[in-house]
Amino acid sequence: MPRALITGITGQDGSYLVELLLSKGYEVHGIVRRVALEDPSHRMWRIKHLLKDIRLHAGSLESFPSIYKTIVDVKPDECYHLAAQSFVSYSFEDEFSTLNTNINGTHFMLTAVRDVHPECRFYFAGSSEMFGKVREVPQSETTPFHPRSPYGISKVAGFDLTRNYRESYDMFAVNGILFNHESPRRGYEFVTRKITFNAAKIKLGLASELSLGNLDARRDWGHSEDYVTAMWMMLQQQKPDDFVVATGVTHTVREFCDAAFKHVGLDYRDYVVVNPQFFRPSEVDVLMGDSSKAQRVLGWKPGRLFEDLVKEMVDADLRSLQEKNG
Ligand code: G4F
Repeated sequence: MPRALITGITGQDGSYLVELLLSKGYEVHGIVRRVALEDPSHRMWRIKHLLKDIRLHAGSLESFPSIYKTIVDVKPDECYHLAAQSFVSYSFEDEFSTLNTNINGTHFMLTAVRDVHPECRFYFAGSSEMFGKVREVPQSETTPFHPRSPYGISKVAGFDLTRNYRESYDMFAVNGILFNHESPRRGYEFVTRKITFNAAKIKLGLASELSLGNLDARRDWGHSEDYVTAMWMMLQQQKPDDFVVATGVTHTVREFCDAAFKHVGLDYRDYVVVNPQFFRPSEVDVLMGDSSKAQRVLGWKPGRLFEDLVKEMVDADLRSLQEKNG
């Protein structure tokens, strides 16, 4: 039975990845902060249904000893390093802890794997935020990085660390460059969930307005459940390499609003207001990925596209709000 260790196991991607790995017969371990263990109903809502089938280890990306000890205890065959401070907007408010957690956390993981169990295959969750002020459209594995946020900078550092460990220590260490990926398990602070949740609330008469920032930003939105499959595929290859994972289609935030509100029979222009509070000091204007390498080498396919994703998210929010509010 192959053994996998996941950091960020309580997050959107972590939860789908657990389901995938369990279905493939893996023994699954996760690192969680102690506070999550002490408050399982609140912090583990995405993996509540999986808790009996996995093993959790208390640890933190800020503590090298806790990471080292977990690698010693688990000796994983595969390690998926997904944990990070992943909210771009917040990274401007707290640059120092974002850089600290994201860069040191990745460095700690790589060092611990190298020193304790170097045969472990290592996945790093890189991000399309690394492309930032993009040099070309679409972006591929050869597009230069120009990050536009502390978060993006931290991901470039993690990417470089991962590649350097691969080249220096002959480790099977890969970077997934995942474009935005969403689902009904997305955190409420990200724009897609904020839109679908509020469109559902407005439809049910529970809210009357939605405040957003830049409606003109373009993103390449795919489905998290489809993207975790690409992570797993990267670790099954003969050679470690880096891959862009994207749908190849880009839409504005405004188009996301339009689709979500239309799905509940409303016109977003009657409810969405622009609030400068949600603008970022520097924005990533357009992301659109070229995943042809992942499709050719891994045999991966993007799966659900924009329209289906929006509908799935709005329907899930409508259902859960209806259940809660009778
Ligand atoms: O949903 P977002 O916060 O995602 P963002 O910044 O693109 O980052 C996400 O995708 C990355 C991959 O490219 C991940 F690495 C990262 O961890 C995260 O998952 O914002 C999307 C766009 C931005 O242009 C933002 O300015 O939506 C715009 N936006 C407009 N109004 C808003 C809002 N974003 C948020 N969160 N909230 C708003 O009210």
